[in-house]
Amino acid sequence: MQIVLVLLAIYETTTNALRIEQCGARELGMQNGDIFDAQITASSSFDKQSVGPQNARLHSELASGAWCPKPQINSKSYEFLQVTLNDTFLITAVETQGRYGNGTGREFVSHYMIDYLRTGSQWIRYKNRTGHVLMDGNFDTTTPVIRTLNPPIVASRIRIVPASKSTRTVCMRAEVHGCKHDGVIYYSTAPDGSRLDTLDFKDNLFEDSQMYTESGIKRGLGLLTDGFVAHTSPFEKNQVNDSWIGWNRDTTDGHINILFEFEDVHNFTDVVLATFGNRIDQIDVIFSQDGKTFPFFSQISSSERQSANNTSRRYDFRVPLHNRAGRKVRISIRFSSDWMFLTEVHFTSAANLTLTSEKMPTASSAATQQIAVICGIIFLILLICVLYCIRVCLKRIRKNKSVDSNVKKDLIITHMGNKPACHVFQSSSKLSNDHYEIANDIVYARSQKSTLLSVSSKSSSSCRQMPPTWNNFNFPPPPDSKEEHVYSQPVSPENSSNGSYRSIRKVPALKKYPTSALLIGKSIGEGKFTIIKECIIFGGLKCAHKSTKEKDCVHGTRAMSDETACLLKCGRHPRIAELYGVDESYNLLLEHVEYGCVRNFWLASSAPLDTEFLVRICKDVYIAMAYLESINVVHGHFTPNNILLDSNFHAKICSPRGPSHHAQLRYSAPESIVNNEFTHKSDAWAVAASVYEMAYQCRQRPYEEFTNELIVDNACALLDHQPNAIVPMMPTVFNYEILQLLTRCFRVNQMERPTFHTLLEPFQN
Ligand SMILES: *[C@@H]1O[C@H](CO)[C@@H](O)[C@H](O)[C@H]1NC(C)=O
Ligand SMILES: *[C@@H]1O[C@H](CO)[C@@H](O)[C@H](O)[C@H]1NC(C)=O
Ligand SMILES: *[C@@H]1O[C@H](CO)[C@@H](O)[C@H](O)[C@H]1NC(C)=O
Ligand SMILES: *[C@@H]1O[C@H](CO)[C@@H](O)[C@H](O)[C@H]1NC(C)=O
Ligand SMILES: *[C@@H]1O[C@H](CO)[C@@H](O)[C@H](O)[C@H]1NC(C)=O
Ligand SMILES: *[C@@H]1O[C@H](CO)[C@@H](O)[C@H](O)[C@H]1NC(C)=O
Ligand SMILES: *[C@@H]1O[C@H](CO)[C@@H](O)[C@H](O)[C@H]1NC(C)=O
Ligand SMILES: CC(=O)N[C@H]1CO[C@H](CO)[C@@H](O)[C@@H]1O
Repeated sequence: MQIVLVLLAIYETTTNALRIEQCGARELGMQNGDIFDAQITASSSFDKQSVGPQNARLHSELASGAWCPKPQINSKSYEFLQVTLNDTFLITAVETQGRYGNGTGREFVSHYMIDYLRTGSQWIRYKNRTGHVLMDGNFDTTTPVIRTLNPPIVASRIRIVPASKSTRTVCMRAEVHGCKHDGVIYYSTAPDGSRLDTLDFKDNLFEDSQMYTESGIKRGLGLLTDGFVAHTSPFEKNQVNDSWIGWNRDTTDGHINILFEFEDVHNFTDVVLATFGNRIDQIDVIFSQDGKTFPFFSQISSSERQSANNTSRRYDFRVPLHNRAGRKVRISIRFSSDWMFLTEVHFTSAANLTLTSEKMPTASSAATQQIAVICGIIFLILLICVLYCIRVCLKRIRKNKSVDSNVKKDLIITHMGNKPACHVFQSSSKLSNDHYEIANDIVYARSQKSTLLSVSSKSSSSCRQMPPTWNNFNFPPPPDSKEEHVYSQPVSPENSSNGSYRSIRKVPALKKYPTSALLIGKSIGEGKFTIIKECIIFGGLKCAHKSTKEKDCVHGTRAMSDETACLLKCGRHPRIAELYGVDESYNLLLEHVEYGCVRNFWLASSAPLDTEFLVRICKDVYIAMAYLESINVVHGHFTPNNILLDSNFHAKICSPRGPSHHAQLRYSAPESIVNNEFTHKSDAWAVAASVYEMAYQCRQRPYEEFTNELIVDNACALLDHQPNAIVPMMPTVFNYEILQLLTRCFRVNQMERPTFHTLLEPFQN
């Protein structure tokens, strides 16, 4: 799934592969008997036995050779032959023939109309693309005439209604052509397309369904599902077909909603919007399984890549839908160009692509082909990935050698699971020389000389310098195993640490409590290298006691000393969990924050928490981060775990550690993952990724469907500006201004990300 997801952005040209022409239209069974007699009925028959509807099978000479209605037909009559299909079909053509009857027949239908019906609808009178209601029928008793329906009809019942201006006797045989329809059965657009002066971009093909949504919007099918993808500009003069719906920004406020309804619940793979030269700012897709509620956490958001700036081009906007299930799908589009055009919207649902093969032989070959194509592409991409990795690695090797031959090799080649993956990490020695000093600069900007002390005896004896490995990254487990691990994380967790360890730093001003003054209670949380316990400092001050796990003293001690340094630099701030001091073993005594980690709080809440709450949490977080930014402290490993909720339901952040050598992979900026760069700008990414998770009610993590390997690959691809690289898409819970800022946090170029100061501004209003 993940792999396909990455791919989808690449192969645009197969958009039409699933289009209506490919549905493999076939005769639905008037001739061959797939349609039973009971499914063929009529308004009346001249004689049930000899010319009843059961005789209306094309190319057959049954009884008297056709169906003939009882009365003669004139301009006022309504007689029909009705075919009741088992299911909803896409009917692409109707074929008719007169009555031959071994040479005795003289009757045929020269014109007819078509009425149809599908689940939930009334009878709808068919009108073709050029607005004709009257179809041309036969001109003799023998020749079958096939009328291609443009647009095709989505129906489960169809009536062929003979028509004649002058009174005449008619008889008819018929066949319907089509294929199983699995797609949209109704859609409604709010607002409707725009008409300005001579420019009419309304949905003029919309069927006359006489159906409306609760809010009075027409429901039915039209241009967006007619199977015709226009390739010419909407503004082209000789536009014979109504091919485009257009929305004008001034009349629509640049915001449109389209609701798509399906007959069953589908698992959607993706949706393709065939558009023309628009600047689409944001697309949100939200799903409803019961048809009534649209649970917020089902929402998928997507914004346009920067490349699509060509305003005179038709292109497909593809949104991967991550196999979300739904019976109704609402798509909200925000655009900032003058016009927004759509010619077609096409959904793909994976589950049913394979299922259809049982019922519909014609579709199976298409499905197989598709799978083959996808497999082929996957293989190709894997190959490219491997080649790319090898190239990068070689490049790094060369570069590294030329820079400093004394430094240990600058990369680690890793095997993850059974997939080889080659990634570049900086070696411990190089890192500790480069980054550690930078760390010191930032953390100890003012008191560099005096405050660095070295070494607690306990640590120095047992801790050796080790190169970083995959273990140095804190991997939230891949999606499969997440139930057990991810969401059961600790209250004030420290999940990460790092390899290279050089010295323990301690600031003299740090308050030190004798162990005898502490009452240490039960464990309230556990990180990868640390344990947090309840603690009461003698005299009644409740706190959180954080110590390293025995076997992880290297990482834990480094992490804790970094944290100590950062917190000392921070001083007291209402939105940052306070450091009270340390005990004799330099374990940390931290502020005890009432409700612990915001994620646990969110997950424990049975009802979705409202946007107001989210905004408030974000505001608190950005206040804290703007403060850190102002005093030059890099947090370094921000995740939702670092957001704690106090008794007033305000947030405090915890555990700033500075630019250290470890990563919370899923939340880290690409430069942090690949190059170990940790700055305020990489913090901006990490905080935005955490906001993303909260905006999804903590039920969808960033890159939810990506394995760790894919996240690293994706980070490489992002830094390499590859078009298939993916960034998290912020859902539209926030207002436009905030959304724009948060979206900018996921820019690859750090300089384009906003500062925390800028980010905080809109939250303060
Ligand atoms: C329609 O349904 C009947 C039973 O309800 C079944 O026997 C028949 O094969 C179905 N016809 C088609 C075309 O699927
Ligand atoms: C036409 O001929 C066939 C075979 O001879 C016969 O079964 C059928 O009843 C005839 N139909 C009519 C309308 O006479
Ligand atoms: C609509 O139907 C009329 C009458 O059958 C036909 O002449 C015309 O070509 C049809 N238009 C399209 C687009 O199929
Ligand atoms: C109009 O529609 C028909 C049938 O779909 C197509 O063959 C034709 O090329 C279209 N014309 C234009 C100008 O798009
Ligand atoms: C959708 O997918 C889920 C798991 O991927 C599966 O359990 C469910 O049955 C699927 N539903 C449909 C309607 O295909
Ligand atoms: C897109 O085009 C507009 C106007 O032609 C230009 O101002 C803008 O910078 C372009 N954006 C990109 C990303 O190329
Ligand atoms: C925009 O797209 C059209 C059609 O694909 C192409 O002919 C034109 O060269 C493109 N313009 C730019 C600036 O890319
Ligand atoms: C046409 C088809 O196979 N539709 C199926 C889509 O998936 C749902 C759930 O698996 C089935 O109930 C439909 O029959």
